[in-house]
Amino acid sequence: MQDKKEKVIDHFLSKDILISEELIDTILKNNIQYELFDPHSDLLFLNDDNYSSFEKNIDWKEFEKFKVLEEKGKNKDTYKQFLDVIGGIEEKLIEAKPEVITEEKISEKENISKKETPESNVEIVFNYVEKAKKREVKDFVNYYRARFKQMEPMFRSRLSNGVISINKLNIKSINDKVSLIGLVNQIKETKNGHVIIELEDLTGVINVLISKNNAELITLSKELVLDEVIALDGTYGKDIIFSDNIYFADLSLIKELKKSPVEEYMAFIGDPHIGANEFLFEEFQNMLDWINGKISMVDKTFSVDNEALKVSIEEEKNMLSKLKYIMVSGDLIDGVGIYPNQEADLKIKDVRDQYEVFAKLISQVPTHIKIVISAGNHDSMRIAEPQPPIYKEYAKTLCELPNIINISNPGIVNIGKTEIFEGFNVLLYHGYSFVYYADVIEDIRSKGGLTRADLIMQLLLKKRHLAPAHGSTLYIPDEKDNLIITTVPDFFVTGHIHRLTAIPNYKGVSLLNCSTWMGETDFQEKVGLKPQVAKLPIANLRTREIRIIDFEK
Ligand code: D5M
Ligand code: FE
Ligand code: ZN
Repeated sequence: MQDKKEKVIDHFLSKDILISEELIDTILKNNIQYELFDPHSDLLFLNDDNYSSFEKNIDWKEFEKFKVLEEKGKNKDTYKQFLDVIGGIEEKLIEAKPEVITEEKISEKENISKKETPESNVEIVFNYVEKAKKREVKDFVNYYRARFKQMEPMFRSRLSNGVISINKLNIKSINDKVSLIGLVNQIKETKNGHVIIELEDLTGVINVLISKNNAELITLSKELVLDEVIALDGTYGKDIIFSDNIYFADLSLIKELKKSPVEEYMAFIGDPHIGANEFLFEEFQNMLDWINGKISMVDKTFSVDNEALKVSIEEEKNMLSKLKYIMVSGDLIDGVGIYPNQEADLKIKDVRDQYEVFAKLISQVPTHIKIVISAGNHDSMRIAEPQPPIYKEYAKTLCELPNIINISNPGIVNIGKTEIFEGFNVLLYHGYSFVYYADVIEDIRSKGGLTRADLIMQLLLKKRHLAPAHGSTLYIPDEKDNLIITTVPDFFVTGHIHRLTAIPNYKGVSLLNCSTWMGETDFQEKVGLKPQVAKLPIANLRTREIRIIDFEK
């Protein structure tokens, strides 16, 4: 017996691993094939708790940190959660610690399930279903035709002169007033400072001149992007139109902010990036603990203007008991092979394990809260938009959770509908196209570029399209353009740029660009992106107010 024990110890020592006495006993008692154990290089100490998860790619230094904290009597929960999360731990190896159910806990549980307000209600309004089809060049042509046809009606009622198609312009006399609807093929500036737009509809192409003397229109023309559908008024001048007005599809000017008759709450999580070295495990876990009423964050509750809010514990409890919906706007995992040498930035190197950890974490959210998830460019699927719902093949546990609603990117859900209330439409879009507009639109670039999600989101709403310019995202040319913002949402929820924007009311739409749960990466440092991490915006659906809970350490 002593020999066998020494063999085990020697084996692990040769790999710079200290092994606990109990684990040696477990190994010998159960005849475990420890010789096959190929440890992670960071693993320092092996015990019953972590042994069975040795195959997972876990940051063992982090694990050790929690273990030390636990031994010092601190942070017990985090250590336990970490164990839960790394998964694969056989029940028998964990020391059973029965939960002591106090009266207080029982009443807490009852409180949460008490139905003062209707049950959470989520209906899918738009969910892209992937079609297996070989695409050809003509599909791209058809795609733009489809875009034109879908968007044209958005303009018709607004044009004063009656719309004419481009091939009919020759019946007009010089100086006649005309209105056109078309796709922006080209934008050029002349030597003299005029702007020329090449506009195309289903019948032809025409040049449109915007005079440099019309300052207002020149400013408006700076918002134009290639391939978007616009309308304009102008004067006919043979092979050219002198424009005096440009219209974007836009939102209606006045739209009253819709409010729910009942007090319910919706929270927004963006870019968790599970599996990345920089994933903020503790902050994410604290957020889950807070949702479960285990910790209070009244001292870390802010308004959208970043002012500390005086919130009482009772108010916080009330809010949590009425939290019904969580939206997750993509990049659930960091993925694998997303960019060159990503391997070095990964704590978990298998996408299934990454989703597994996300599932383990998010499963801590009580099941009466519905969680809507949709993909981002780091998730395991094609990057071309629309991205279908996250594949079950990679994220089995997650997809099987009872309260998960898995939709495409972009996707739309309606939440909170009752017999007397139509509910809110929530548009989820990861935001891959944002980087392009932050750079190409001079006004946005000069005001802060990628830090100005507010301006980017407003621009795209104005164009009623999530990625109008051909070069702003990769897309699949379907028979229908699925990136048009056909339904004006009540909530426009995005992520990708890892910064928080929360605007309760922009023309009747709440804009939310979620923060991230990943710390700054070397790449982001290089490109000068300062992420805003671990912030959870929560909207009150009765008042449409938004508050921010800040979990950043
Ligand atoms: O994107 C995280 C952030 O990094 C987001 O703000 C965009 C930015 N990013 C990503 N790739 C690029 C490139 N190629 N140029 C500039 N900025 C970029 P994530 O999707 O989480 O990696
Ligand atoms: Fe991201
Ligand atoms: Zn992203």
